[in-house]
Parts: sequence; C-alpha cells; structure tokens
Amino acid sequence: MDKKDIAAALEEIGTLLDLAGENPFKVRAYQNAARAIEQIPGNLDDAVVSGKLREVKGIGEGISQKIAELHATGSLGYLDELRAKIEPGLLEMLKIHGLGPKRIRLIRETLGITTLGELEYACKENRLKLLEGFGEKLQENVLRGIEDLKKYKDRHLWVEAHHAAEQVITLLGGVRGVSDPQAAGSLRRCRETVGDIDVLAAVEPKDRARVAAALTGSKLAASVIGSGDTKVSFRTPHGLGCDVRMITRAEYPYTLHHLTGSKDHNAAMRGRAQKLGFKMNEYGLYKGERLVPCASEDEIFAALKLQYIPPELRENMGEIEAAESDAIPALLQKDDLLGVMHVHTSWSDGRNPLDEMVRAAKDLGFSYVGIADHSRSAAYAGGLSPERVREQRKEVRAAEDRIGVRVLFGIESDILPDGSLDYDKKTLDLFDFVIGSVHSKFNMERGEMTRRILKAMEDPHLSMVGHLTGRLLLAREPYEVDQEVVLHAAARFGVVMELNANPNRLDLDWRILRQAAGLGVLVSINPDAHEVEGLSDTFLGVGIARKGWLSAKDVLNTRSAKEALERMKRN
Ligand code: DGT
Ligand code: CA
Ligand code: CA
Ligand code: ZN
Repeated sequence: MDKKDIAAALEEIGTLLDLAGENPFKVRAYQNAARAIEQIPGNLDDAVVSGKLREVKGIGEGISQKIAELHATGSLGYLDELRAKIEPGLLEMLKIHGLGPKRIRLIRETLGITTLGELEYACKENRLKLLEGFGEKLQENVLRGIEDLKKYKDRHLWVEAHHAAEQVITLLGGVRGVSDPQAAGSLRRCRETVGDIDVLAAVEPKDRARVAAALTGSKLAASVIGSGDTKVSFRTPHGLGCDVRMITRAEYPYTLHHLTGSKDHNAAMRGRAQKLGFKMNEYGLYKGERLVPCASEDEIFAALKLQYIPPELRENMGEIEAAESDAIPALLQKDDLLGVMHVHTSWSDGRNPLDEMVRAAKDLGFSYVGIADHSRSAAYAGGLSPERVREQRKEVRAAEDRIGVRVLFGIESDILPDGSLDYDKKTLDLFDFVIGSVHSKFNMERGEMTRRILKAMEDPHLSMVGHLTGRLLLAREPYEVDQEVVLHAAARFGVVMELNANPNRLDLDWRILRQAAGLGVLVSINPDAHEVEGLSDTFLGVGIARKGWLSAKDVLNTRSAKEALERMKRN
C-alpha cells in the first residue's frame, strides 16, 4: 500500500466513525492523520520500519499501529469491522449534496432508512421534510441528488479507469505468452467518463487458460464475472468492470479497431466497407471469402481508402467523411504545449508554495508558468486582498529570476453575480492575464447567467473565461449558460476560452471545443492545479482537445510566452 491508499483508508475510518456517531475528536484525529501521511516526504517504508511515524505531527500511538498494519498486510481488521457495522447505503448518502453524517444519522435513527431506495421513497412520501432541520427544499435537493447518483453509478472518471487499466496492462505484460496488451473502448477514445474498461492482448490459444488464471487469481480481480476461452470479465477493487479479450496476432488490428468503437463509428465503417465491396467484422476485413491482410489499424483504414482516424475522433461525428477527403487535421500533441496556465499556490487554496509549483512546472518541461490564485471574493479559498496581490506580484517576479523559467502573473478572478471582476481597475492593471470564473450563485436563470459572463468579457482586463459550465463530472450538473453565445462573444472580443483539464471538470466539453475552434476562438489547456501532482492534468487536457478536433494552432499555450501574452492582451 502506498501513501495514497493508506490516507484513503484513514479517511474512510474517519467517515465511518462519523456515521456511527463517534466522538468528533476521534473522527478528526483520523482525518488529520490522513492528511499528515500524504505530506510525509519520500516513501513510507523507512518511516514505518524505523518507528519515525510517531514523530509526525497528527499521528499518535494508536493510529501509527494501524498504519503499520495496513502497510505490512494491505488490510486492517479495525476498518473491516467498521465496514461490517455501518450500512453501505449510508456511505452512498454522503455523496448527496446537503447530507452530512449528522443528518444521515438522524435519518437512520428516526426513519430506520439504510438504503438509497428507501430514502428516495421517503422523499416521495414527504417524510424527509418533516425531520428536524430538514424542510421542503432540502427534501427536493435530496431527491435530485438520488436521481443523479443513480444516473452516475455505472460510470467512472477517465483517470480512474486509466489507472485501473494501467494496472491490468502491467499485470498482463508480466505473464508469459502475452504480447501487446492495450486498452480499447471509451478509454482509448478519451471519453470524459468510462463505463467499463476494455483491454485486448495477443495470446495464442494454448496459453489462454494460463493467462486467464493469472487474471482471475490476481488482486485486481476483486470479483470474477466470467472467464471463457477468449474473454475474462471481472470487477476491480474500486468497482470498475473490466473485459479482457485474448486474440491471435492476425486478428489483433481488426479486433483493436472493433473494440475501440464507438458502436456508431463501427456501424458507419461497416457501411463504408460494404459500399466498397468488402465485409468487415471484429475478426477481419474480407473481400468475398478472402481475408484482406492488415498488419495495423492504418492498413485497415487504407484498405477502405480512408485517411487514418485517431481513436479520439471515432464517434461517428463526421470523421469518416473527413477521412474520405483527407480532411482529418493534424491533432494537437503533448509536445506541442510550451506553457502551463491557471496554477494555484499556497497564496490562496493551493497546497504547495509558489516556488514548488514553478519548479515542478519547469521540471515537466514547460518554458513558462501562469500563476492564477483566487481573487478576494473567494474567501473560502483564501482569495487575495488587493494588498496581497501586490505582495504576490513581487514574489512572482523574484521567483522568475531565482528559478530561471518565465512566470506570468495572473489571477483567477471571480465573476461576481453582476458580471464585474473582483478588483478595482488599478489592481486589475497589475496582472499579466486575468481568468474570469463563476464560483458563486450557480442557480441563476440561463439568460441572466449568460449576461453575467458576457458582461465580464466586455471588460478589457479579462483575458480568458475559466471552466465555462462549472460542471463536476458525475457529481454536479453544469449551471445554465448559453455556451454558443459565449463562444461567439469570445470570437468577437478575442477572449481565450479555457479547457479546464482537471479530470473532474474537462470543461469546455469536447463537443463544444470543436465549435470554438470552428469560430476561431483560441483555447488554453489549463490544469487548474492546486498541488504539484495536478500540473500533469494538462496532458489529460490534450486528449480532450484532440477529441475536440483541435490542432496546435487552436491552442494558446502552444505559443511562446511572448505570443501568448500578446494574444491575451485586449485592445
Ligand atoms: P463504455 O464502456 O460505456 O464507456 O463505452 P464503450 O465504447 O467502451 O463500450 P463497450 O465497453 O460496451 O464496448 C466496447 C467497444 O466494443 C465499443 O466501443 C464498440 C464495440 N461494441 C460493443 N458492442 C457493440 C455492438 O453491438 N456493435 C458494434 N458494432 N460494436 C460494438
Ligand atoms: Ca468500455
Ligand atoms: Ca466492455
Ligand atoms: Zn475555478
């Protein structure tokens, strides 16, 4: 178990104790320990073995023993007991906005409810609103929250699926007789959320039983759904479904194409094949009875007289027509990115100090870094007062010399409900760039929200609009806003639009990105990083940008710092 796993286990203990109505100090002790363990530098082995854990602030005797048990055995008796005691339905209720441990305990104790289904029923029967401190409005919110949960239950964030798939691929890579294990499906197409993981590998028939056994016997297969001659299906410990397909080397390119999908893309490809006198299925491309030999996906597309279509574009949204006439653009690549914008630091709600963020960005190979902490109205996030803005500006300039990488001084300014930016003109003049984001009053009516954002865009201080819809994937719906109107305004005013690459956001949506590029709007791929690790989310943004048909020329941070600054300057 690494630090992240152990921190997650401690966090879970805290939550379970809270739901059980335990003493709040005890609850907090586990939550603090979870945070403390993530902060320990280097790897945990030394700290555990040498007994140094006890010296870490926030980790006492009892908890350090539990950490040692987790570290040594990968499990913890105490946690298993708690899990057995607290109904899993109560944990699910925690995901509903407005329900915390205290309210959930009340629901459990007074109504005897332990599952989401029962809770939904109680809302519909108007029993929830009668509980002390609840009321009509909360009941409505809970009902809506349950609907969202039901809708989201079967999908997972792209990154989560990616990590799980990497583990499966690494495992397969170590089994004799396996070659070219690779992910397909929605994961390879870079959909923002993924239903299940599809992995394929070339395995000769005589080796398959052994490979299947290696999979089903591993810790990655928390429960096995099925295991046959060519396919093994299981669920990972995090509840992700995974289908592994074993095929021959000759079948590989055809099956890779088939399993990558999408279903609609495949149907359109089969239609194209038919038109040209071929037959296509998951095992091959045929002319009459004869297999048309293809050693790669490239050769399949070529046989159908098509330009190669990158996986991200395979959604049957015009890619086949484009490929017919060589009109698939050269899509953006990771190496095209020169700079990284929208980086938070511990000046506001970031976890790492300015210097660490700047150094880490430099280490990732970026030649410039755009710092953008929160503005003053974002009090919950340590938003900067005008005085602090001035202090930070000096620090930013000093960091640039010290660290030897270009540092741009920006801000993520709240777009206030009336559409104004969060500082006076003199303060706004101090920034190299200003990102405007909506962080409050999400419930505005569509026209009003759109006008709010347009008003901010009219201010020539604004360089860029951040996370346009405010959505949190699988958790919070976007607020109401007319995205097309905003894009047209961005084109007119020369305002840059952010593609927020945080895996929970991926906002602008890739469907809209394509429209933005069509209008000539410049897009900036921003990690919205709040810690060093968050900086590499930028590269996930590249996948989404590709899915939105973007090329390097459509993207702000493929430009030099000088040019990026010019493009962000208005008037
Ligand atoms: P997901 O898992 O819901 O995020 O989406 P996918 O696209 O990964 O879908 P999945 O796992 O059901 O199937 C993987 C691929 O297999 C899919 O992208 C295309 C192919 N496929 C699955 N079912 C069909 C089908 O009925 N017809 C065709 N033509 N292809 C299919
Ligand atoms: Ca899938
Ligand atoms: Ca599947
Ligand atoms: Zn923000």
